[in-house]
Amino acid sequence: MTTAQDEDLLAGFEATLARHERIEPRDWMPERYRRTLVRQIAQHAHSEIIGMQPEGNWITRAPSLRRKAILLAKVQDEAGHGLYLYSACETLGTSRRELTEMLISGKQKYSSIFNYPTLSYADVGTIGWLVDGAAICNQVPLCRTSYGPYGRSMIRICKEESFHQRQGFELLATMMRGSDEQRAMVQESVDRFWWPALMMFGPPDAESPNTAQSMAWGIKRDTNDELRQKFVDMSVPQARALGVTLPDPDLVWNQERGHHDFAQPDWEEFAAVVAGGGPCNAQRVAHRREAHENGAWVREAAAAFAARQFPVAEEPAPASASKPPQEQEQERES
Ligand code: FAQ
Repeated sequence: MTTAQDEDLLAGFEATLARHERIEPRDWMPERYRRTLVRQIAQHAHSEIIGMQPEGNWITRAPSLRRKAILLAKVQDEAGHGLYLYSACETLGTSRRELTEMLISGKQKYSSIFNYPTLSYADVGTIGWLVDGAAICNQVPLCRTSYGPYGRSMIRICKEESFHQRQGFELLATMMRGSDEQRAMVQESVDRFWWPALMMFGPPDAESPNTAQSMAWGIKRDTNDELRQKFVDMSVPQARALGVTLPDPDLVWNQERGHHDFAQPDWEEFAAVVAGGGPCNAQRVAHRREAHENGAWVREAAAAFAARQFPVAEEPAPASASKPPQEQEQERES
């Protein structure tokens, strides 16, 4: 391909972004744009799948049939989110099998938050309130991300995450109306999850290697620090309504800025957790690997079934198969 052609393609790609239109799977895109999307969408998908584990831990011990049914449904929703996101990633040419391999071999990341343990049942409510709350803050702007399949998958995911956030808040509000022991459980849980929830937005902008380019490409719509601020501002009145204290003595309303001032989480702890040294990293990945290995027979059976239903024809492929996708589509339509 000539350099002039490359320049035309790049100009077309940039013009699409400038018009705030979507890039779609068959459109030309720079290789770095594709790689960045695969990295971010895969990390997001893995987070949804690994994120089933901390709450799944409480399904058998939920205190009532109603709470068990709610929790089961929520954890199942997270599996669905993972699947939409893996599908979005597949449109970029990376298969789900490859993505799973990269997760269980530790080559791809997932959100740091899921490397913390769920020590009490109140953690189910706190995860709904704070973790799904942070996820919504981060993900609502992603509905407008520049890559079509990612943005469209985020729309349904955000609707479900909003519902999850409300169920977490409702659970905590119910416990706060209960006994002193229940109120103490909620406070202890919020104390443990507040700082890791702030870390979910990623490192401070000044230390984020990807934000500037991802903003320029319209993959990210807000920076890590902007979203963290939005989350803090949103959480303070909710904490007040619940009657819990956020564990940050520096948290105050700043009239001049029109935002809350707050302390930074421990970024050394964040780096250690992302590097694999969090309290549950090894357990989370080992559990996922085991589930994947135990599911091998299902994948083999599904492949054997598919081969029986749709035997691969020995006959030569139709001539149109070698034509570009647009022409194949026109032939099908005519
Ligand atoms: N954990 O340059 P940046 C959920 C990595 S879903 C681990 O700022 P970027 C639903 C980052 O990958 C939660 N690693 O990176 C749920 C990069 O590493 P690399 C997941 C992190 O991509 C609820 C390096 O640090 N949500 O919760 C983290 O521009 C309840 C430098 O960082 C998403 O994934 C972290 N927290 O911005 C499920 C949303 N932060 O790859 C179950 C989509 C950063 O260069 C129960 N993702 N890193 O080696 C995003 O918006 C972005 O990817 C950010 C990071 C904002 C997370």
